[in-house]
Amino acid sequence: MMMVPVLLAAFLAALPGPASAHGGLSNYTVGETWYRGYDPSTPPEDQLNQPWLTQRQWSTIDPLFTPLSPFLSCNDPGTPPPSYIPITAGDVITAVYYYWLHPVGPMTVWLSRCPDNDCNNVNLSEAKWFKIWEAGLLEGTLELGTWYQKSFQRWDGEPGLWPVRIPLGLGGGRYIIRHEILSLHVPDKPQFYPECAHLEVAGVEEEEDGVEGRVPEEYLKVFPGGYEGDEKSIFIDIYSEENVNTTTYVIPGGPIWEGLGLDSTEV
Ligand SMILES: *[C@@H]1O[C@H](CO)[C@@H](O)[C@H](O)[C@H]1NC(C)=O
Ligand SMILES: *[C@@H]1O[C@H](CO)[C@@H](O)[C@H](O)[C@H]1NC(C)=O
Ligand SMILES: *[C@@H]1O[C@H](CO)[C@@H](O)[C@H](O)[C@H]1NC(C)=O
Ligand SMILES: [Cu+2]
Repeated sequence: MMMVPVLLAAFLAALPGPASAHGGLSNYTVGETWYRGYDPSTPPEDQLNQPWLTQRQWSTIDPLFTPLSPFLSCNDPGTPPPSYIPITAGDVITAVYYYWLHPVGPMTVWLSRCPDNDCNNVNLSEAKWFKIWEAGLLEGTLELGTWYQKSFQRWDGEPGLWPVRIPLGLGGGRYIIRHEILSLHVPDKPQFYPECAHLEVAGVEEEEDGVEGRVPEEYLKVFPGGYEGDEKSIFIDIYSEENVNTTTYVIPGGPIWEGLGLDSTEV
């Protein structure tokens, strides 16, 4: 067992039962501005219509256990928020987690352009997502090596911070941003933790064919469905004899769209 600092240990002890290991995305920051996220531990009626809310509703810190979940896009139930986070293409948005405790598996960030510039009426099973950021195994073996998910954990009571740059060259308009943590610490039993927020992006002038003309078709995925063919990376036993010396991991969901300028993985 790892030593847990007193403050965090007290926090964990206060959480109910076995759910204590789960979690989700609590807040977003852009520059110095904080955007409070949805909090599944307080009543929905105190949050859903509040003008400060920019994140879609997630009703529990529990994960989704299958890539075929109808809630894979934006968690359960994914109810849209009233407001948007303003951001300029090329700027960094940071996702804040209180707290992240799982160490193994990939992390990805996706965007979906909202039809008619309205993210409230998006059919999430038809939304087309493109990946803008990813990180998986940084060094070592699947079981004993360091994943980004592990390096992002904090054990000093501070929240985990996950900064990602919105690609330069993205068309201006409204988007849903989707952060997904996939945890693989239980053999052949993946845990998906997706959370979504609404963005108002100041970007380049939109062309007639919009972002889908700019982002090639091969990058666009729908969830569920987008992980077809990635089963080997999702249903995996990192502790198996077969994987004892494995030092590579293929992140599901295909390549990232890097935009037209800065590499969005460099923040
Ligand atoms: C961050 O999220 C937590 C949990 O939802 C909330 O209590 C807190 O007010 C948020 N912090 C800020 C600065 O918005
Ligand atoms: C959303 O899209 C799915 C898949 O195309 C479709 O089956 C469903 O009827 C749509 N829902 C609504 C409310 O339009
Ligand atoms: C893993 O590597 C060790 C050390 O090189 C070797 O002895 C062992 O046979 C390898 N196991 C597998 C399954 O490849
Ligand atoms: Cu968990």
